[in-house]
Amino acid sequence: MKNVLIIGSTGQIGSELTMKLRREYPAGNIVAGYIPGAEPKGELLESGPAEVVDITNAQMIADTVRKYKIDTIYNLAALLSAVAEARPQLAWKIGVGGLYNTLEVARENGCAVFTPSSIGSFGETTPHNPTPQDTIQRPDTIYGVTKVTGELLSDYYAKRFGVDTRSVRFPGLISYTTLPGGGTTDYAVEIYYSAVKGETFRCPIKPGTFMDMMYMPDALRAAVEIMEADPSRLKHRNSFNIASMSFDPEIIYNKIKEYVPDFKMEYDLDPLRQHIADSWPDRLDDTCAREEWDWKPEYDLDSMTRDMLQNLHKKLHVPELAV
Ligand code: AKB
Repeated sequence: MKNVLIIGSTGQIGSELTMKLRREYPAGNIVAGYIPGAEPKGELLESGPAEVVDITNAQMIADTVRKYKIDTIYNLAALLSAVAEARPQLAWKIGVGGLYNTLEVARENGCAVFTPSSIGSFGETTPHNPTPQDTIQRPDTIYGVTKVTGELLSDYYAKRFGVDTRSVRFPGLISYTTLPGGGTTDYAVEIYYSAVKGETFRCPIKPGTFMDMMYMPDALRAAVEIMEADPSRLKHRNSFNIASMSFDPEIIYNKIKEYVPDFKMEYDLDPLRQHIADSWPDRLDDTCAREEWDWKPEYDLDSMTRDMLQNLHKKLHVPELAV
């Protein structure tokens, strides 16, 4: 990787991945692609080039790829699971139409492409604990349908046209930098904000609902390592299960209480998010990622919780706890 275009650079993953790539690949152009209304700000704007790149407009992608001699595209444009259910047509247009545009530009210009898949690519009929790498994928959400389609289309472009497509299935991602928007796993980020602000957390997911989660530094490392992996070792491409921790609301609440003893949580269930969460795996089996490109997470629930609380205290200007 040298010259990289990040489509969706101001979102939850993009804002941190762009900065990581600029630190780790200083010799290249790391271009922050954004849509009007979601402009990069501060460090993200000042530390490198930025261009308007609407993934639904193939010409815009092609123009930016040629202008900066892009060799790798991170396609991070998507509507998350719950919000996609409210706007299924737009979810398809961005998730599948946008991916098709990206793959065609990549085919014509010799770019590698990373497009994240998700635990949302699985459904009720998938074995849930553990969920194997190669298994049933029959999701009943539009988000899941776009993710499975994206996996298949990306594999097709690799086999048929030799486009270097690679991907991981992200769990719910937890970070203190940019909030997610409209996902089913968002509660696992919001709970930390409530704890630090001293608010009672109203949890939309019922106790006993396990989902895979991951701390953002591990997720970013996975997104870089899979693109740098030796292709001769890859038996899979789109997409690898990756995992680091799995918990339900009670487990994360009790972990936070170890550091914030007065923290309170009440349940206020969201039927849509609960339905989606019930159809998703409890725990992914990431053996193939470990074997084919040496994937290994660094954070567990305890180390993530300490880091989240420390950084949110700084971000929200709340006097620091001894965590
Ligand atoms: C969501 O909840 O929609 C996402 C995901 C797991 O893909 N965080």
